[in-house]
Amino acid sequence: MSGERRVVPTFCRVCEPACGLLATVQDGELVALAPDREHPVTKGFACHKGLAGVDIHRDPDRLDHPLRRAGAGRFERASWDEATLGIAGALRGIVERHGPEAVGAYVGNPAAFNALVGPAIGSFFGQLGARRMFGSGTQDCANKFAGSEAVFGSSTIHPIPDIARTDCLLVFGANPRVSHMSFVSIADPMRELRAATARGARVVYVNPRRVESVESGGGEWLPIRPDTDLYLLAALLEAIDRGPGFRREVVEAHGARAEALRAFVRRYPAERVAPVTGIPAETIRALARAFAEAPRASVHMSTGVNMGRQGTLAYWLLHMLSFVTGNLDRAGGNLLSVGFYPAAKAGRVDGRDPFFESRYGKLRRIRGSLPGNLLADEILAPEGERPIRALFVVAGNPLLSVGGEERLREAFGRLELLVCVDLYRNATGEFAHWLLPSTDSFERPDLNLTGLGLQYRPFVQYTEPVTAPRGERREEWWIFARLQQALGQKSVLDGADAAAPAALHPRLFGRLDHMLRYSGLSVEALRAQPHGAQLPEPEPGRLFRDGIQTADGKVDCCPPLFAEALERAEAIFRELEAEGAQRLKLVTRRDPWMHNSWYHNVPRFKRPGRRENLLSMHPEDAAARGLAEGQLALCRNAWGAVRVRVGLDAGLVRGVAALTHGWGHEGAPGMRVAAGSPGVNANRLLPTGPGSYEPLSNQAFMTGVPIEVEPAG
Ligand SMILES: Nc1nc2c(c(=O)[nH]1)N[C@H]1C(S)=C(S)[C@@H](COP(=O)(O)OP(=O)(O)OC[C@H]3O[C@@H](n4cnc5c(=O)[nH]c(N)nc54)[C@H](O)[C@@H]3O)O[C@H]1N2
Ligand SMILES: Nc1nc2c(c(=O)[nH]1)N[C@H]1C(S)=C(S)[C@@H](COP(=O)(O)OP(=O)(O)OC[C@H]3O[C@@H](n4cnc5c(=O)[nH]c(N)nc54)[C@H](O)[C@@H]3O)O[C@H]1N2
Ligand code: SF4
Ligand SMILES: [Mo]
Repeated sequence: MSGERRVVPTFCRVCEPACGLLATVQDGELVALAPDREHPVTKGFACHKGLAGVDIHRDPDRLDHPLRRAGAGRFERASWDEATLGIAGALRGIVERHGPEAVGAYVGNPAAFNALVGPAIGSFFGQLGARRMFGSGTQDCANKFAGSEAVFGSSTIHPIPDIARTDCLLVFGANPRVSHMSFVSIADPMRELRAATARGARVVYVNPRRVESVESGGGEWLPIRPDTDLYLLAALLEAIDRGPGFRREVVEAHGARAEALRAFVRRYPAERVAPVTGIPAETIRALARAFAEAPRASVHMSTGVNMGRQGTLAYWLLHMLSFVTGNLDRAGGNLLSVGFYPAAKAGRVDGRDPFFESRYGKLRRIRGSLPGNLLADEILAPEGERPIRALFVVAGNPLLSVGGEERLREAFGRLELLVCVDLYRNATGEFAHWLLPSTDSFERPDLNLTGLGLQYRPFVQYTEPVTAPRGERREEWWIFARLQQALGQKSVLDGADAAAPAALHPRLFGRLDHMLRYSGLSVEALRAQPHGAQLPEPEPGRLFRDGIQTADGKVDCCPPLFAEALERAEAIFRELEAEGAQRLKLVTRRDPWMHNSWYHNVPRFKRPGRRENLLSMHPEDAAARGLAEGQLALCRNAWGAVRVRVGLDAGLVRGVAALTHGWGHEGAPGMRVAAGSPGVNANRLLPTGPGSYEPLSNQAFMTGVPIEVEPAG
């Protein structure tokens, strides 16, 4: 072997656990990734997606230079100076004519796994005075932010299940086997779940589909009709209130407004809820008893419930189930994870009404973001209503990720300026005026900030860039700083050499360095522990001691902000009662061999059998429509239509169909492997515009959406 070969510890930035990786660098080039056995927490676990990071890094379709639109479907290479000056010129014109209100941004999911992006975006749009921000958070978890703000006074408090010590764990709308969990950062969750069931703990998956996690972790499946979890949760609480009762000493010491909670759940006794959820009343009561009487019980809820119509209320009742049974903040229940810095205060709200008047009626921002489902409306707004004319998309692919592809196409086609900062020329990028190539996770320094407050076994790790950026790829912070310079704004590059970004890294990590001091650490200290530093595990008692951020320091058992939503809950209940179980509904589903919209260009993820996403249907639902395995179906509703092949799945509740999102790459020639096996975009079938998101949280409605299916002619 000639040349220099190094093995560099780093960590994955694809999903929350941030699994430790060992990168092999040959002659300065990343050539292989392996799980890091010396990692103090992830201990040699990494999944096939993380390890395929090397394929993403070396993909010949990656953007390596800035590109400028040169006519329909054509892009030409530009220098960074041409790009930044060109964008700044166009932007200045738009702001002069229409004000900074005409500028918006969509920040995608991978930006959350990139410690230096947030401040860069904040500084750029802040100085510009542009506040129309959108992001993947309102497709993903915005209800959790809103729910915890209301109940605990902070969007950053999300007590995690103490799986290792629990006797009973209820998992609503998650499939850890496939997705590796969200809002609990845990490497190899199945190992932990298997260990729990092996020592006799009960793990129950409340899900309209018998998910892969059930067998592989030894859990139980509790089938439920989609978009009805709120009522199951209410019925569980109602049964507990009537049966063993709320734990009075806990509720009195740490809670407020418990009577209002009781009044709400009393509307939903098990008998009333049974026909809507599809769960027999006796099963609901038995589960309530089992949970309340378990020595230690815990809860988890994820995107399958987030994406329904009442994710905020469901998250509220999830917290309540834990709280009133005395399981919140105790061993084997749900615990506050602190990690290297207590994040609870960072998400604190002041208790004032978050709503303001808009052309859609009452509207709010959730952690700075407007509803993603209003992005198309905000661009297509009539002249007098101040449409967005310039949009920056950073690490996102809204065309395939947000509901209503047709309207988004129309909207993106109307923009005067669309700038996409991405690894790829993705489906959204096809509409761009400028495509700016960003570095990937192996080409930048980073710190695993994402899991802060969510880590099951907390650790903190700093990584140097594993390899120098290929081509002219640049870090996002640098791109925005160059744009700031071109616009005459202040920037972190002022007085520095723009051609040598790495020289600025110590300064850029200053804020994180400061936070690390809370744990007696620093970036310098972490450099000396390249496999990461383990931190104290979540500790019972911490949440009540100094976690809760409400004004009175109490858990709010029935936030007044919910008043309207509680009435709406009853209206939706009646609607569900009236429609019965016959209505076919589309739910979300994730695939082990795909990650949202961005692993589609990895050839080994597109082996035969994995080249398209299938509409999963129960065999009897398919047969009733004259459809067999592999047959092409027309799937449609009021929002749109797709022609998609059927895959039979007897593990679905009757009346439920599932389709993985992130596909539909036929319009993305810049990703050749993806475009060669495009699949269909589930989001053509999802609602968009006013009324298609939860008013409390801006969370988009993405599961439990009515559809009709028939053989494609
Ligand atoms: N129907 C339906 N729709 C869904 C969902 C669903 O379950 N059902 N799930 C939703 C969820 S949970 C999410 S999080 C969203 C995701 O929605 P988005 O965040 O909009 O989409 P992603 O597919 O994650 O695409 C991210 C883009 O970031 C790029 N990228 C990757 N790493 C980097 C980087 O380091 N820097 C830069 N600049 N770019 C990078 C990728 O190339 C890709 O083009 O989709 C949502 N959409
Ligand atoms: N392989 C893979 N892993 C991923 C991703 C990926 O795309 N692929 N995406 C990553 C991202 S961005 C995220 S946010 C996480 C998400 O992680 P999870 O939230 O665990 O996501 P899913 O595996 O889609 O699990 C959602 C489950 O909800 C169920 N469900 C649908 N509707 C309902 C409902 O109304 N009620 C109930 N109770 N359940 C319902 C579905 O059947 C599904 O099993 O995964 C991350 N990990
Ligand atoms: S589980 Fe997530 S963080 Fe771990 S290797 Fe896989 S993709 Fe990366
Ligand atoms: Mo997500």
